[in-house]
Amino acid sequence: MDFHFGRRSFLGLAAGASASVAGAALLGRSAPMASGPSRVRSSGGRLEMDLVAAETAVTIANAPRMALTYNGLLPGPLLEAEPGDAVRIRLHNRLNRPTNLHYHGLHISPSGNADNVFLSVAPGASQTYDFSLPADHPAGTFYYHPHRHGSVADQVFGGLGGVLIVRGALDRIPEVQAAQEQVVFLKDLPGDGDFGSMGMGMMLGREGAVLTVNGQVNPALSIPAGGLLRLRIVNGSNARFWRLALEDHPFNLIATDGGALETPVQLDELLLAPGERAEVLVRGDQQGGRYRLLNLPYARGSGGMMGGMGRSRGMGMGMGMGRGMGMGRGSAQQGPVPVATLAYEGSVATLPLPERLLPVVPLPEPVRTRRFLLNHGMAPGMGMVFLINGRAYEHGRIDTRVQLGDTEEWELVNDGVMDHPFHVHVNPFQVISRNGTPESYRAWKDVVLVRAGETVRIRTRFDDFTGLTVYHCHILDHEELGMMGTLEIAA
Ligand SMILES: [Cu+2]
Repeated sequence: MDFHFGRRSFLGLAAGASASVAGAALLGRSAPMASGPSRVRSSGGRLEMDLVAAETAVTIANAPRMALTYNGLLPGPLLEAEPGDAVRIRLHNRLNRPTNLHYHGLHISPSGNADNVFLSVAPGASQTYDFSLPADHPAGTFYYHPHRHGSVADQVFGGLGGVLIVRGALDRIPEVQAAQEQVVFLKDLPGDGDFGSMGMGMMLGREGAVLTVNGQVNPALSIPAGGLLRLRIVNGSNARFWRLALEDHPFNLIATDGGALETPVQLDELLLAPGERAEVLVRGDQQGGRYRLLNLPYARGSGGMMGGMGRSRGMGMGMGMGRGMGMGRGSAQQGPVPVATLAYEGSVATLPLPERLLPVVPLPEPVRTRRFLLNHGMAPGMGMVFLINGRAYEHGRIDTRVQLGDTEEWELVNDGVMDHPFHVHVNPFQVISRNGTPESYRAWKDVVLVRAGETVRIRTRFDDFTGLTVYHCHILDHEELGMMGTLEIAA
């Protein structure tokens, strides 16, 4: 597999920038060559801007390197909109491969020049995206990133991605409104040694050695004593799962991918697969000091033992892959790694946690249940392919046809040996059960982790928009290697 985006310069300038994950004490600040503001808010009901995708120089952990950026920024500019806003984004492709944009998690049209992942913007070309957020669009933390099949994993791994906030009812809950807000965009960037085994790396899902939060290695975050800190956390990685814990401070989960929960849920750690988001409140109830935000190791079924044939069966594409194929890349992290440091700064009158957030209305009984079998196998001449219901993605083939307005239940069965975070575009879903055990709280999601051997049931309703879109594994290397299907929502 070729690395198509200026591999030579990337490698040349990346020297010395890697391995900064080990030296987490380095308080690196990215100082990219920005060509625009780092934050763009809608005004008067409009959000209008230019996004330039290009390979640019950035500084990470005091070392220069090349990365793929939007407007020279890593992450890309923070976009903020409100329900009902008209959004117009002009994307300019200065990469040497085609790209496009996906507005991950937004409930908007998948057609025309809205959230249309079948658009392809050639190198040197531009594309204007135009859409309106529905007036009842939920507030939440969303994520824009490239989605051009064939280059999405390389481009996300190389650095592209940014956060899009929709402000609404959740932001008007008094305790939430009073909280200090902080975006936490998680991305691991390739280090020096991360280009070597592209083939195997892609099968496992490539992880980079440089762990960044908002484009920085171990940045400082602050919390006022007595106050609340609201973290809007986005996993913008190609394949890395982030398993976060904050020393002496539990997370109070208030929102998942698609917006608010009904009540906060206290968690000691938070696992986010690629594409997943979470909003948490942290209470500033300690006696000052500094606390490390840690990324804990997570084995997603890709590393470890040698030998062993796969567990996959009956896939019709030959043998499955055993855990033995793993080279450890997927679980290379051995112990906790500090990824940010929280310090107390100032104080405010003690703020309580909110007791109630927003209703999460259960979906009605489904009119149909479908089954999606996630697995992988070897295809002649192609090597390893990743499959949904025995088929690798094929452009132009419609895999699933649904009816606008219908509620369906989808049974996601992972029959393989690697975890797969399953993502659906356009409409969020609720997780009903995991291996038969009902979910303990209702939440809106658009990515759900289906671990090796698990069966997860989700329920969704195809509201408001017709057209063609996709569902896929959000380990983007797996998506590239076939784990995606085309969904038609018919009128
Ligand atoms: Cu996958």
